[in-house]
Amino acid sequence: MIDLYYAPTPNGWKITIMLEECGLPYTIVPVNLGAGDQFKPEFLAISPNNRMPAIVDSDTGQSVFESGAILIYLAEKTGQFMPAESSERFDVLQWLFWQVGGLGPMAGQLSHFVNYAPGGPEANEYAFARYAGEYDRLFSVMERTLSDNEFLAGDYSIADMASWPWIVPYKHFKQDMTPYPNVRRWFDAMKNRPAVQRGMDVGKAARSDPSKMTDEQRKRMFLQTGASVAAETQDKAK
Ligand SMILES: N[C@@H](CCC(=O)N[C@@H](CS)C(=O)NCC(=O)O)C(=O)O
Repeated sequence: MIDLYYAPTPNGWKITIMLEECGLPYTIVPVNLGAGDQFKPEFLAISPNNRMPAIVDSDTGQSVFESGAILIYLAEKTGQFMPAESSERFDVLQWLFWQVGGLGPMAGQLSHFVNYAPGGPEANEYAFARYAGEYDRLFSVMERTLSDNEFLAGDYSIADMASWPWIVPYKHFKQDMTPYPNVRRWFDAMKNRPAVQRGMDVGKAARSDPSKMTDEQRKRMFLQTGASVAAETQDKAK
């Protein structure tokens, strides 16, 4: 049984999609980010970067943090969505690392300036242009591979599951998909997969509305330092 430490965000969806695709039994352990659950000492013991998702596999006792590592763990555990053969395995791994090192962080920063930064994109023109430009460039990278391949690494894989959640908010991020017809085809194919739909629905009711965030929650989430995390953790230990 897999315990998934989870909040309903793009990084969380990667794992619920994979668990649904594999048909693995799992239990959700909710991580309320606004309330600071990510600073609890027992959470940091399995996820030292104070970020979700993380898993604990009670079959093996193994805990894993970082969404890319979790996807690889689950692919190896089930023998699904990442070929064992070396060349095809690296086709998947390179696109997975492209997501966790590029698309994820760039889209995450874009999301920050669209959803949370004081004054929004208008008051943060340079930051918005920087991350919106990178997001668009990454669409063009996907377009090139998807014009030759049905999925990012050839066959459907954990690389697609990692990438799709960060494409979902493209309209909200003011990204035009028209120049990228193969990204559109792939996006629609992903959207129509029942397991993807089930994965995205997990914990839907707990999705937070950025406009309703309190100042305290903003500070906790977006002005973290080493010292602030240590103080939050000490507070949660009481
Ligand atoms: N590189 C990490 C990123 C995970 C991440 O950024 N998670 C966010 C939610 S989407 C989080 O837990 N934030 C808590 C915080 O900022 O304190 C991964 O891919 O797992």
